[in-house]
Amino acid sequence: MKDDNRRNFLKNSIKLSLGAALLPALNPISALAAAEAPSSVAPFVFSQIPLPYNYDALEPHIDALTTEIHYTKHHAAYVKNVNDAIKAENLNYADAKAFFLNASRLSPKARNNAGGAWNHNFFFEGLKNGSAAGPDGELLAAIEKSFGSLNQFKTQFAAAATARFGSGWAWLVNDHGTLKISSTANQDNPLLDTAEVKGTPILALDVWEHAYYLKYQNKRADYIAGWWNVVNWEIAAKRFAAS
Ligand code: MN3
Repeated sequence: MKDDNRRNFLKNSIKLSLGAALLPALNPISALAAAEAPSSVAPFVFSQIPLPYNYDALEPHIDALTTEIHYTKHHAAYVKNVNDAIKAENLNYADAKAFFLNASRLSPKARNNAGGAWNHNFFFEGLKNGSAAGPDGELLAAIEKSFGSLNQFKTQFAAAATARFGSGWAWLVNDHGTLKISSTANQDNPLLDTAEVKGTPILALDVWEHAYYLKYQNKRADYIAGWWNVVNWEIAAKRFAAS
């Protein structure tokens, strides 16, 4: 809303100044049309969500310094870099979904940083302070149907996150009513046209070393075990209901 207001204000200011400057020489309708043109072709750009909690909210499972660096340095850089690529490469997609559906046509810079921008919004939004009770209702029923039990789901999800070689992500996705676990390399995600397992993401776990190394060093399995304590199951349930 704020951005829209700002855009409209800028647009109107341009119209006014153009109108004033060109009125004597040009038909004012042409001047207005020219001023409208740039905003109608403004491409979709990525933005970074405000962090929905303080840096220390995920303690002791994810330490404050890691959350701060992760959000203000790593995540912010992905957002800046993808938007630089959008400008430099004249990319024009309607939204993030369209962007990822064309992943195989994107440059490595656009693809990797778009994933970094989107995945981290999804990751940070999906966490919360305190003791998560676990899923219930329809999401729990779907997990039990797809994996046998909540514990079996957690075991399989943790195994996928642990086994991801190098940097990447583990995902829970809804593939047309069936829940599936996958992992992706680098900043890829299940929305990409190239994803091995496609679906609507419900949960995401970042297993890049930058997500855990300060506190856990090489012990990725301990970070994964701690992460379950800060999963925001309310958000996961909303995502599932909307998927
Ligand atoms: Mn990360």
